[in-house]
Formats: sequence, structure tokens, C-alpha cells
Amino acid sequence: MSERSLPKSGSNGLSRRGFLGRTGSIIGAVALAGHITPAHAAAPPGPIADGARVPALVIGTGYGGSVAALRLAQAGVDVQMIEMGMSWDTPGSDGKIFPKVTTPDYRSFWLRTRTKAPLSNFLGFPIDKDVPKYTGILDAEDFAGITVYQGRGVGGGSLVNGGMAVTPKRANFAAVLPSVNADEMYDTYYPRANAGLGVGMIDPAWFDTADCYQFSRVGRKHAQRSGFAWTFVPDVYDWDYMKQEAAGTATKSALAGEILYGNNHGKKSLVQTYLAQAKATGRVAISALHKVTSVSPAAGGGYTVTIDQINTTGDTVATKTVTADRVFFAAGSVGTSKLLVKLKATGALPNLNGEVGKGWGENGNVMCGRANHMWDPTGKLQSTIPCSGIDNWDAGGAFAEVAPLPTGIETYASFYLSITKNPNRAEFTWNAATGKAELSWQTAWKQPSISMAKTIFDKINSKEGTIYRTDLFGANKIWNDTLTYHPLGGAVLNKATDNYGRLHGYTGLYVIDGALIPGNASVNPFVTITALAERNIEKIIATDLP
Ligand code: FAE
Repeated sequence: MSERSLPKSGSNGLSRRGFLGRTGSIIGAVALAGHITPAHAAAPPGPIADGARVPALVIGTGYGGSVAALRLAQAGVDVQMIEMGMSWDTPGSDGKIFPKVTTPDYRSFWLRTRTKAPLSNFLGFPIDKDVPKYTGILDAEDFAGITVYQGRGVGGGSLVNGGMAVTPKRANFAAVLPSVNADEMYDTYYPRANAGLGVGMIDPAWFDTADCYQFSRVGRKHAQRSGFAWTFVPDVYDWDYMKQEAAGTATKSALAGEILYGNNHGKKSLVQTYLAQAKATGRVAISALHKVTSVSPAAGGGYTVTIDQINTTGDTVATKTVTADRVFFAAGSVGTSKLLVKLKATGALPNLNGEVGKGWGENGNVMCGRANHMWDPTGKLQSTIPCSGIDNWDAGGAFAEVAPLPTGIETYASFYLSITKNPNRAEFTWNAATGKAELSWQTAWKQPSISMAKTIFDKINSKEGTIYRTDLFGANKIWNDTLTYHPLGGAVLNKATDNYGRLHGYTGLYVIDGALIPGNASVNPFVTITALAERNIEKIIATDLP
């Protein structure tokens, strides 16, 4: 790389020597604080010390953050990752780290006193219940017109998601990331992401006989009888492990109703993949239960980062100020967008451009259930890991995941999460009076999603002589149109940032998560988030770092 490519100007331009001089400082600062001894020791270093100076600070430990940390560390840069959630490595009183979907407890929700399950009702009865307030794993974050579900903890969304690892069809890619070279993505970065995440496909022969996928086979039958394309969908779950669960030779996880509040076995979350590799470099430290509240230019170059250390009821127990030469925003679409609009509006980062906060979408998510005939049972044992989808994207704008209802009883229900081509986009803004970021999304903006999902399910219902379930999301409610699992956008690539995620207005500040994707990925998004992060960090390391 050339000297010319290094940033030089402005109060935050870093000299090559300054940057090199600071690598190693995280480990040094931590060692001084007495948490570990030698640099790059195998034991995980403790939390970041107040006053530390670090070469690279990553906000968040989800997909974008984990890719950034691993690749920076491999390039010889020490990385400090700051994560507001817990590290989820200690069993609770039941001996397990994560509770089942059917028995939520204090570990399940982020600082709520009552659960807010995506499926709020069953047979018409509400299923939510009171729980102690705790820094639990799933955040149901309420905005005026939508609830955004997100993972909280080391590993981000990978802790709670279904692991569906879908590369968009190449023909749809130009609409997903218009400024990105598709050849590079499909030749290099999607394969790299799939390998890094450990993506695999269910064995089709096993699928055809496994009791736990009867619900998917019913989904296939109904889709195909109505003339829709039905397809297997890859996942990061260890399929061999699931076979052992079914055979009774391994402790059950997917087959024991574990998913939304974490999997104790089987699923390859980022903790088992990118983060394990990152930690093995000895250059990555993670501070859990630490929340970044501010980033602003530091007098001597780099950025002052303010961090609240919190306890498990969410109270701040310490506030730390550290200096970072470079800061990577990887707090997820919502977390990154909220931080950036606040920092721009409050004058911490006034030079951020007017695109910050804009271009936010919910990936067109909408849920529904269908009531099958008594001769079409979906099975009382259902794997929590979806493995198939119905593709009507080109004709109707919808891709529907055939989802499980792992209740443990026969429900005669088929359940679906549809991803649709909803064109509506919302904006985050800072409300100075309340001191909170707001999102302009309105519930009525889901109507296009409902119409697109209906192109599939109206036809199937008509063909099968069946009806929609009305007992899953509240009284007589067919569509769950008040949530998303897939927040995207808010700091869109090539708008709020340059074409590689460098924030306009500041040298050394980067966005590297789902906030870069303009509201819709056409499929489940984490493979695209990972692949884009791989692409961007490679460029950043090659051109911005010494
Ligand atoms: P993300 O993974 O959300 O990580 C951001 C991290 O930053 C989190 O750990 C936060 O706690 C942390 N954070 C936020 N603010 C701060 C702050 N101020 N200071 C410190 N830390 C902070 O971001 N996608 C798929 O592709 N397939 C699926 O099957 C799938 N199923 C899903 C099921 C559920 C229930 C949910 C909630 C999501 C699902 N997703 C799925 C979406 C996927 O998990 C999501 O797109 C990615 O996790 C987003 O990755 P990011 O790196 O953008």
C-alpha cells in the first residue's frame, strides 16, 4: 500500500508512526489494570480501563463487528470490542446458559419486566408473562410504529436468530447494494462469508424422513401444489448434530425448543466462528456490559469514546473515557443509527452528513399462520431451525420462510415469516426534548408487505380450502405487522459513508454493520452483512492502515 493512501489531514488524521506506536496499547492498558499479565496471553483480557488509548475500537459484537475485529487483528492491530450485552458464558441456576422458547425467564428479554414474544397469543390466549428486569438476550425495542427485535450480548443477533444463511439471488443484488461490484461479492466475499460463518445445508434425504421437519414438508406440499418455487435454505446450525439430537445420542437444542433466547448446543453463533478466531489471535479484547454513549474528536488526534459500564439491571456502575485512533460503528442498524443521529445533533460529530439516520427499512418482514385440515398435521416435534422457503419474489415480491411453531403439541398450523419488497423507508431523528432517537416508521407502512405475502398465502388457502389463523397475534389478527427481525439501513453505504463504509466528515470513523444496507436484502440479511463487512474491511486495511 502506498504512503499516499494513508489519511493525513485534519485533527483526526493519524500518522503511520502514531498508529503503530499505539498498537499493543489495549493489552498494555489491561495488563496495567491487573487483569492479565503478558501481552497476547491466551486468557481473555478483562474489560477496558478508564483512560485507555486503543488503536481500534469496535462498537458491538454482531456480524459487522466480528468481521472487523478478526481481520484487523490478523493485520496486526489490537482491537477493543465494546458490547452492551452480556457474554453469555455462565449457566443459570438450571445449569443451562439459555432458556427454551416455551419457558422464558429473566435471561430472555433485555431490561423488560414482561416478556414480549413475537407470537403473543396461542389459541386466542396471551402467552406473555412477568419476568425480573435483567440484561437478557433478546431486545424487543419499541418505536412508535414498530417493535424491532435484536440480539443483545457478545455475538449480537447471532445469539438469537434462526441461523438462516441466505445469499441473495444474483439478479436481485443490484437492488440490494447498488454501488457494490456484484462480481467481487459473488466471486470473493459471499464465499468468504459463508466459509467464515460455517454455513451448511440440510441433508435432503434426512429431511424427507425426519419427524421434526414434517412442518416443512407440509409447507413444501402446499407451496408446490399452488405452483410456487419451494427451496431449501442453508443454515449455520450443525446439521450432523441435529441428526444426533433426533437419534437421541446428543443433548437436544433445536429439538428441545431452543432458539429465540439462545441455543445451548448445535448452532454456530459468532461466538463459535468469527469471534473464536478473533480471540485466538490474542489481539482482541471484549468488554461486555459496556455501552458506548459518545464518540467525538480528541484534542490530540483520534476519538474520545465515552462508555457506560452497566450491571445486570441496566444501571450505570462506572463511566469510562477512552481514546481510540479508529472507531468502527457495528452496533447494528438501530444501534449505529441511534448513536450517529445523536452525535450529529448534539454537536459531538457535527460534520456527519444529512444522510445519517436515513434509508431505514424492516426488510419487509411480516408473519402469518394458516390453519391446516386435521389430515395435514404439522407435527408436535418441530425443529426450531427453519430449513426451507417459498420463493415468489419475482412475481409477487415475497420470499416466505416456512417457520416452526415449536410448542410441543400438534397445532395443525403452518407458520411463515415473509420477507417482502416493501418500498417504504423510515428515518431516525434525535429528539432533544426527550433525549432519545425516534424512528418515523408507521404501522400502516406494512400494508405493501401484507399484499405481497398474500400473493402466496391467498393462493395456497384457496387451493387447499384452508384459512388464516387468527389466534396467534392477538384477537382476530391475521398478520403480525408490528415487528421486524431484520432492521437494515440508517447509515447507508455510499450515502452517509463512502463506498467502503468510511463516514463522511471524519477520518477514522467507519460503519460496518447492517446500517449500511438500504432497508432490504431480498432474503434474510446476515450473510450479506458479513460479506459486505469482509469487502469493506479488506479495503480499509489495505488503504487506511499502516
Ligand atoms: P447485530 O448482530 O445486531 O450486533 C450489534 C451489537 O451491538 C449487539 O450485540 C448490540 O448489543 C451491540 N450494541 C448496540 N448498541 C451498542 C452500544 N451503544 N454500545 C455497545 N454495544 C452496542 O448487528 N438474519 C438472518 O440472516 N437469518 C436468520 O435466520 C435471522 N433470524 C433472526 C431471528 C431473530 C429473532 C432476530 C432478532 C434476528 C434475526 N436475523 C436473521 C437478523 C440478524 O440477526 C441481523 O440482521 C444481524 O444480527 C445484524 O447484524 P449486525 O452486525 O448489523
